[in-house]
Amino acid sequence: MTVPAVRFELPKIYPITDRLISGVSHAEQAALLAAAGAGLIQVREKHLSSRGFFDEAKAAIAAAAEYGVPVIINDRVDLAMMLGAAGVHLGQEDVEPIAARRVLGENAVIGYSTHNIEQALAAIKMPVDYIAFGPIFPTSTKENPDPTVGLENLSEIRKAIGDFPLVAIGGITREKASDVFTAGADSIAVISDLISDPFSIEERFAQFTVKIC
Ligand code: 3NM
Repeated sequence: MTVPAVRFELPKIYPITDRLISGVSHAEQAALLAAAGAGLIQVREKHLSSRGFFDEAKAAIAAAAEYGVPVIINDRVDLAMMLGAAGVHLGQEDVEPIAARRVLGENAVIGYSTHNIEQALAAIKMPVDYIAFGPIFPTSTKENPDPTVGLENLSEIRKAIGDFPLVAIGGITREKASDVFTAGADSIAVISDLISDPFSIEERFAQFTVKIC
């Protein structure tokens, strides 16, 4: 039997896991997010060893797979490849997207973080499936974040990149979600306002969903 390739569709809500903020494993977050209706999950880990990240990501991929939900690995092309993840999300200081594409193949989902117009314009010429732009609002989740870009710059980026898939990130809450879509985002990537209390992931996901209808 041939396994059909995962067809990538950028969902409007793009949850990212964080062990320290949620206090639970990536797999537990992935299971809760998938059960809540997430269409795609990114596993982001900045503190574990390679082996720790590998094991956690493997368990998260398995947990999400129970619901048919693809998982993107943050930063690590090697782990994405070894674990058969749906793809990788790269930052400006990670390996070049073109190199990741060579290794992961044409079916992999590759996302790329951008923080200003120059980076965004350069990114859309690269073999990436979406770009992320941020931080839109102040965030305490990312260590050493780039300067906050705000909604006006998000609108400028939207104008500059046409209909290229655009994920907004950084400080996005249920309260602010509608404004971010109005400014031109296709999708919102969220950490703290979604997973900081694992017991309310389902409720919060539903509240985000209401904001995008
Ligand atoms: N990347 P929260 S901002 C992981 O600007 C990340 O590229 C950013 O977390 C960027 O939703 C950010 O808790 C943190 O603010 C997002």
